[in-house]
Amino acid sequence: MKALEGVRILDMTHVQSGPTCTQLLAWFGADVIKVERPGVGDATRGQLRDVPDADSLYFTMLNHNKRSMTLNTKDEKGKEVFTRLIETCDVMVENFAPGALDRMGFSWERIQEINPRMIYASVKGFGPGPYSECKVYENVAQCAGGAASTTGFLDGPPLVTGAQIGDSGTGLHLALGIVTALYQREHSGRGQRVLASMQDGVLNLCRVKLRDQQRLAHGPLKEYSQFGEGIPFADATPRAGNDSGGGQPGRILKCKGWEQDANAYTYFITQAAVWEKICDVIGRPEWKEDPDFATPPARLPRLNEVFEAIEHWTMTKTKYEVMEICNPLDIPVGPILSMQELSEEPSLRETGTIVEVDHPTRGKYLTVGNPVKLSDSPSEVSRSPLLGEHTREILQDVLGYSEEEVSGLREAGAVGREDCATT
Ligand code: CAO
Repeated sequence: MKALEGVRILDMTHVQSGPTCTQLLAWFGADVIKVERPGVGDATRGQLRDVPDADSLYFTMLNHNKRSMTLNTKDEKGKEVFTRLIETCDVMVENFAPGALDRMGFSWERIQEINPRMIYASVKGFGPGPYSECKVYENVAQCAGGAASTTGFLDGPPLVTGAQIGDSGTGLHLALGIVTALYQREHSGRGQRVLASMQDGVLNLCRVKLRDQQRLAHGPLKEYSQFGEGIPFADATPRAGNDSGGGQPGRILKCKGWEQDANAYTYFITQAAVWEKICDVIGRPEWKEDPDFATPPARLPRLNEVFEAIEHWTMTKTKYEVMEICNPLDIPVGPILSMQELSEEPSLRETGTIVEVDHPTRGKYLTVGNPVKLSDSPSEVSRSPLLGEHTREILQDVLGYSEEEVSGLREAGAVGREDCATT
């Protein structure tokens, strides 16, 4: 039995943030019914296509373990089916532009009337307030949530990060909200509204930068390289390049081969507890006794000098050699791994973090499996559904429609003609 077995999710999500959430719930065993517009489907099916006429990797990698049905939720007959889905499901998840479901006639009040046990979960760009009506994509959230202003180098523009903290990050937050609401429903018997805004999610992940904003009021941020460089701090938390900015200073340093290989770098943390070992490894044993380097506070104004010396050593080693030498000494280091290296890493294949999936129209592809491992509820990754692949199955088996009624819905265009007929 899977952790969320018996939980049925009405999945009205599209693009990335919502689908990330429902994919996780599906991996934990929920029955996720993805409802898509007939003939159109989730826009990402056709975006960034690499194989003609096949669902894109963008779609397939975010919609595993789900069933797909097509339904025109703006059509009167479609609304009847949608109402039955709301009656039947435990959770509805959506990430449309603000107000889209209300415009269809399904406000939170109406949903509660139909099914008081329904948990209605949404991703929106912003929470209530001046921007609540805005449409938002990943990078807008990274900018509006504080990530961009604190990412990049001091002398450069704000930067977005490749980690999809706005979309996938908020999807993760929403999934936690949903399981929490399911837990509360066990006691209250009632559903509830769950909202995760992308701005809130990104800001939550940038918590340490708001910490630094407040520390600024009490003096310069000594863990930032700019302190040692004598560059004054302005009013806001600055961009800190690759500084860890935390209690254990760290940086990205060049390794052997960096001239040819864009990823021949390592992250190196000068953890206080292993400072003496670091001095020995990099050939600077005199720093162990030198009052300018022996203690963490003494080193803070000299981070450039410290990391230049360490880099002098790391440049003589590959990023893997740095790891092999430092790990046994408990010096925290990590190679900069490319997507190519990660996709070929055997240990990630063994744990199911990188998975090969077969798909009927695109063939084999790699994806990221469930990053959260439950000992009693292991996740197997099954391919994403074709558009409307399970329309008939859901209408008949879940909602109890007869063959005749299914044909009627198809004729009326409430469900996709071709999609429904293919099963
Ligand atoms: N049947 C009929 N209509 C359907 C339907 C169905 N099954 N499913 C969706 N629709 C309709 C919606 O009702 C809506 O119509 P209206 O505009 O008439 O109300 C429309 O399809 C979809 O609207 P949208 O505005 O959500 O889509 P968009 O592509 O213009 O905007 C996005 C996309 C992501 C900017 C917007 O959905 C959004 O801001 N979502 C919230 C924040 C979010 O999740 N962003 C992250 C996206 S991942 O990068």
